[in-house]
This record gives sequence, structure tokens and C-alpha cells, in this order.
Amino acid sequence: MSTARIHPTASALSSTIKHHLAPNLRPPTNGVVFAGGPSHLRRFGTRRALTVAVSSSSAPKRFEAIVKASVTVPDKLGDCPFCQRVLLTLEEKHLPYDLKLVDLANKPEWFLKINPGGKVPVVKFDEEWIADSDVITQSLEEKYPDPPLRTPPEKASAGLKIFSTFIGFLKSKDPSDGTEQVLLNELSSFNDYLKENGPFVNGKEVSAVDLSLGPKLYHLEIAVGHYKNWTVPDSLPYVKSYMKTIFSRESFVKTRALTEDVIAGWRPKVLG
Ligand SMILES: N[C@@H](CCC(=O)N[C@@H](CS)C(=O)NCC(=O)O)C(=O)O
Repeated sequence: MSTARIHPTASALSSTIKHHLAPNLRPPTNGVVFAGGPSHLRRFGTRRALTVAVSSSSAPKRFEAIVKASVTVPDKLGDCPFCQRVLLTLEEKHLPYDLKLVDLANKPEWFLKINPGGKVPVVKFDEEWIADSDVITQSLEEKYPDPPLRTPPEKASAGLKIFSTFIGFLKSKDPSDGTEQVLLNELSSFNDYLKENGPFVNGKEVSAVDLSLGPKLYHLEIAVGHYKNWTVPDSLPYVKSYMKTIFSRESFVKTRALTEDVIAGWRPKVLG
């Protein structure tokens, strides 16, 4: 893993976008950090107030997140569900960050120096660049456990096969090859799971698995809607309501890809 010593030059960056916290959530700039767990969070109506304590060790600096750039609109976030997962985690944990957008069709040299694997997302964490959404989100959970987003291991596999079965159906050119039914079976199992355990995977509160699954379901909805004229059937109301709830979350609206990018992103898979 490369370290933060490798720095992209300003001109080499495709783009940097500042993301600001709501004023009442903005960390002070003088080494003061968000402190403690839920006991430090009090709700006033729909607003969340944070009690702060002075500390120099774990101040939440601005994270740098290297993510996919839009291919349809300049300087916009692109359509990578793994990038959105990481951004959702930062948002839900109220951690400030700056985006560095990378054109994946023309990867800049500075990016390949940071991550020779060439994949996004990559996040600068404790002066080190870390790749892979699994590793990044786990590191964030360990370092910033409040609010907790951990999904208990026994629930972590809920909905796990939806993404791969969606891709199978999307790529399929033969309507009778069974890929639609395989996807329906996975969605149906997830519907049963949510009926018993919902509204989120871990019950009442959103957790890490929802932040991973939400962007994938968003891609599913747009891509199969566009390329197959297909929607999640009404016979799966818990899945439909789960999607609606996650897609309308403030963090999701702020980090979601443009519809045109999702459609463009899946085109090679559909045509290939
Ligand atoms: N397992 C990785 C997957 C990341 C991934 O596949 N990212 C895609 C964009 S959605 C990428 O960077 N593709 C560029 C390439 O393969 O050249 C994660 O969870 O972060």
C-alpha cells in the first residue's frame, strides 16, 4: 500500500469537491472532535446535537476519497456502488470528506501511483491510502464507532446474492435461460428476511449491510428498468419499501449516481 507521501498535483486531479456537514454537525477547526457514543448525541426534534470534547488524538480530519467520476456530466460523482457505499458510511458517521474524481477510462498517473490496482474507492486514512470498500468501511467502524453501523455476523449475508444474480439477468440475452427466476428467488428470500427482521437488515437502525446493498439495489432498479423494462414485482412489498426507504435517506440522495451514468456504466455488460 502506498503512503500519503505520493501526492497528486492540483492540475492532475480530475476534480476535488468539498462536502460540507450541516452547520450544526460541522466539527470545530481547533482540534476539537466529536466525542463519545450515543450518550453524547441528543435529539432535538429532528435535529441532532453533538456534545464535543477537546482532544488532539482522534480529531476527524477531512477524509480524501478517490471515487469514480461521472461520464455524462463534468465534475460529478460517477456510478460506482462501492464508492457510494464508502461515502454513505462517511455521511452516516458525520465524517467530513473531499472527493477526488477519477475518469476510470483514462486513469491518471497520480491515481495509479496511489493504487496500482487501478480500482476505486480509495480513501486516505491516517496518512495511508486504503483501497477496497470492505477494508475502508471496517477501518472507519473501528476508528469511529459512533454511531455504530456494524451488522452482526449472523445477519451479514442477508441479500448477499442479489447483486450477482442481477448482473446475470442483466447480461442474459435468452429470456428463457432462468436468470430472471434466479434473481426473483434471491429477492423473494430477502423479502421474507425483511418481513421477519426489518425494516433494515439489522432491525430498526440502518447498518453496514444496508449501506452496501442500497447502492446495488439502486443500480438494479435503474439498469433492469432501462435495459429489460423490468421492475421488482409488487408481490415483494418488503423489498420495495426497503428500497424506497434507503433511496430517500439524506445520505443516499447526497451520494447517489446520476441515472444516465448508471445506464451508461452497465451498457458494455449488456452489449458484451
Ligand atoms: N472490491 C472492490 C471493488 C471496486 C470496484 O470494482 N471498483 C470499480 C468501479 S465500480 C473499478 O474501480 N473499476 C476500475 C477498473 O477495474 O479498471 C471494492 O469493494 O472496493
